[in-house]
Amino acid sequence: MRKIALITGATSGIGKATAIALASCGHNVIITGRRGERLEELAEEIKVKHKAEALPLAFDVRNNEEVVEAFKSLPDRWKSIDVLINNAGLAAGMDTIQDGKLEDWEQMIDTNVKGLLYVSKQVMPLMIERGEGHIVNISSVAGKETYPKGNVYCATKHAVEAITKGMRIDLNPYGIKVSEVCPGMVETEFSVVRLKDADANNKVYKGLKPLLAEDVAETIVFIVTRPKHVSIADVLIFPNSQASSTIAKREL
Ligand code: NDP
Ligand code: 8X3
Repeated sequence: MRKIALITGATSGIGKATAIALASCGHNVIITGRRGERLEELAEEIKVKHKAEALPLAFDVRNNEEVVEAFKSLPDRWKSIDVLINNAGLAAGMDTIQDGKLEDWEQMIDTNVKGLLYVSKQVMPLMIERGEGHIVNISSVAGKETYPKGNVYCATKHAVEAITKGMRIDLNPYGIKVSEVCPGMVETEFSVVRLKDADANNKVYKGLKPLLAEDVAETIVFIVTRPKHVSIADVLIFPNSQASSTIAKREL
């Protein structure tokens, strides 16, 4: 029987690649994000190309009422979620702390931290009841290091790391696995969103080969397909040219 995976932030980048990868390896997928049209297109692609079922569910993770309503609307057969990928997230702006904008801070904290908690709150009770499940939180190298002008984004990803550890401890009695994936540079819409610059990727990844979203998705598939007794706690994944959040070899 196919498992059910819910992926937040599936309209783009790592979440989209993960939805496709999980659909290709025995999962039916609930795909979420704010951009409903993209979700509909992806659901169609998954059904046709990957022969899996895909249910689009559009909501904003920052709005708990929307999150609750979205989960209430799930048909019964989709409610028993086996795998939750908490991926929706963003960096907004890249300023020194003294120049940071309040609305950017709020967007990052509300999405990366509170949104992850709101979604998890809906999924954990049924996992606990069934005595199984797997939650994978997408943090970042920014959850392990703080870099110049990374301040609040790094804080949100450090929070994801702490929440992941807390979840692993509290959910341990119920047989639920909790993992964290911490990528370095991945070429997605991340930098375009962060810098509000359509050409951002040509600048941020200049002279190096960043990770592809599919590289991270493959790692997630590996993590969620281990045998029942194996729990991968934490994976830090860089492109080969990157050594830390601030050190990268570029051929310019
Ligand atoms: P993208 O911008 O390509 O994708 C971000 C996804 O998050 C989109 O699907 C977007 O959907 C969703 N999202 C953002 N805000 C909300 C919201 N309020 N409600 C619901 N969904 C939301 O970036 P990535 O794929 O790179 O990012 C995915 C995750 O990976 C993030 O958590 C990011 O911090 C992390 N990460 C990224 C790295 C990188 O270098 N790219 C490195 C390390 C970690 P929509 O806009 O449709 O709502
Ligand atoms: C995204 C990677 O290095 O821009 O989390 O923070 S980084």
